This record gives sequence, structure tokens and C-alpha cells, in this order.
Amino acid sequence: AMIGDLLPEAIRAGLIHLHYQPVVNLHTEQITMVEALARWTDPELGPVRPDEFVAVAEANGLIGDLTDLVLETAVAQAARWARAGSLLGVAVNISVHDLEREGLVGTIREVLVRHGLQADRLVLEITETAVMSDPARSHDVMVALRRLGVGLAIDDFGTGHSSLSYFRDLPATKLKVDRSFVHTLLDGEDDRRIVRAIVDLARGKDLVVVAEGIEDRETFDLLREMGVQYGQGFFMARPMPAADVDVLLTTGM
Ligand code: G
Ligand code: G
Ligand code: NA
Ligand code: MN
Repeated sequence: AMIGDLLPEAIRAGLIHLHYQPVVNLHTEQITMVEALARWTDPELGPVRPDEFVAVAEANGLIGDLTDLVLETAVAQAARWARAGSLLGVAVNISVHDLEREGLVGTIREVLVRHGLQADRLVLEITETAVMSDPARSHDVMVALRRLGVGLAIDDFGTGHSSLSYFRDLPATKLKVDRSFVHTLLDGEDDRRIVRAIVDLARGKDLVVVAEGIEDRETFDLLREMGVQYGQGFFMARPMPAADVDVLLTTGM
């Protein structure tokens, strides 16, 4: 069987589970939030890569159901952390197709209320490319989501095509610097100039900057010195089950 044949049942049966990757304050080195990342191991296919099954879900009209499952699981987990006295926020990736859904904002409100989670504990990550596929529509949806109180991160920032005038009015709370700029940061001045420019743009709009894909101490230190507040990457922590996040929270990074 193929991914497309097995995915509907995997979603229906809740066989997609989540790993959580810590986002770390580069100054305090504390975990401030986690990004939820979907994982699926099929009995027949074995582990299926998320970029593959997300693409299949988008192509087969299943992405709404997948996003709902991820939202439900991640919000339930964040509510558990909140009840345990943790301040941990959770980020969920949403697809370009989710932005086109009529009921998206209502669904998110309903899930938050049902789990008793404060809206500001949830961040939705939207890639810059998704935002720019229908800039006017994206803007309206983002404004409605901000009214709800959830955070909005522009994912893979720097790889899409937003103009500076669109950026000026962007109702986001966070920029995630794409890991293609972070990877080669130590190699030369070009990527450093780009990251500095992003930090500068963000400061002007009171946006939080998160660097993705930090894989070594040198890059971590350089980003902190450049004024980036938060980071994510294999150097600090890989995506992991919620129980392993609990261990990190009690023992420290
Ligand atoms: O999780 P990485 O570990 O391999 O994820 C690969 C890609 O799949 C990334 O681009 C990531 O954003 C995407 N992805 C992972 N989980 C989800 C999800 O729940 N929803 C969406 N839309 N994309 C996801
Ligand atoms: O931005 P996006 O949602 O695509 O990011 C999630 C993806 O990035 C996941 O596939 C995750 O496993 C991956 N990722 C997280 N940290 C690192 C890292 O330090 N290096 C690399 N190469 N990938 C990372
Ligand atoms: Na993301
Ligand atoms: Mn990204």
C-alpha cells in the first residue's frame, strides 16, 4: 500500500503522534516553548517522513483533518503542562490550505476553550511562502487569530517573497529565521548580514526572532551576540516525546 491509501485511517485512528522540539532562550538557556512536529510510524510502511505525509495530506484534501488532530493533541498537552505549573507554550505548524478554511479561527477557539488553555500559550507557525500565496486572505486570517490572542510565527523567514510593504503591516508576533541562513553563519559575512537585517526589521516591529537549525555552540554564541533572542536546533535538543520534555524541564537543558 502507499502513503495516500493508509493516511486517512492513520489520521482517523489517531496514529499520528507528536514530538516536541524545545525553543531555547539564548541568554538564559532555558526552554521557553516547544514546536509540535507530527510523527507517523505505519506498521506496514515503517516511519514515514513528515514532509512526505504532510505533502500527501495537502494533495489529498486531508490536511484539515491532520491539522485538527495535531492541534487537538498539542493543545491538550500544553494544558497538561499548564496544570503542572509550567509556562511552556506550544507551536503548531499550519498549512497554506488551513488559511483557506472557513472554520479555522472558530476551530482553534473551540479547542482552546475545551482544554482551558490560555490563547497566548499557543503559537501558529505559517511559512512565509504560505502567507504570500494569498497575501490579502492571509492578512485577514492572521488578524482574526491575533484577536483570539494566539501568537503567530512566520516560519522559514527569508525564503519566501514578502515585500517590505507587506511586512510593514504583517500581524505576526515572531519571525523564525530559516535554517539555510543559520547553517552557514560561521562561513562568511553574507548570511551574518542577512540575519542582522532580520533582527533589525524585527526590532522595529517588536517581533521576537527565533533562529532555526542551530547545530553547534559557535553558531549559538554568534546568534546571541547578534541580538537573536531564541533558538532551536539539534545542538540544544532534537524533537522528542512529551515525556522527555518533562525530564528536561525538571533536570534543565
Ligand atoms: O519534523 P521535521 O522533523 O522532519 O519536519 C519536516 C517538515 O514537516 C517540516 O517542514 C515541518 O514543518 C513539517 N511538519 C511537521 N509536522 C507538521 C505538522 O503537524 N503540520 C504541518 N503542516 N507540517 C508539519
Ligand atoms: O521550520 P520547519 O517547521 O520546517 O522545521 C522543522 C524541521 O526542522 C523538522 O524537520 C526538524 O526535525 C528540523 N530541525 C530542527 N532542528 C534542526 C537542526 O538543528 N538541523 C536540521 N538540519 N534540522 C533541524
Ligand atoms: Na515550523
Ligand atoms: Mn522553519
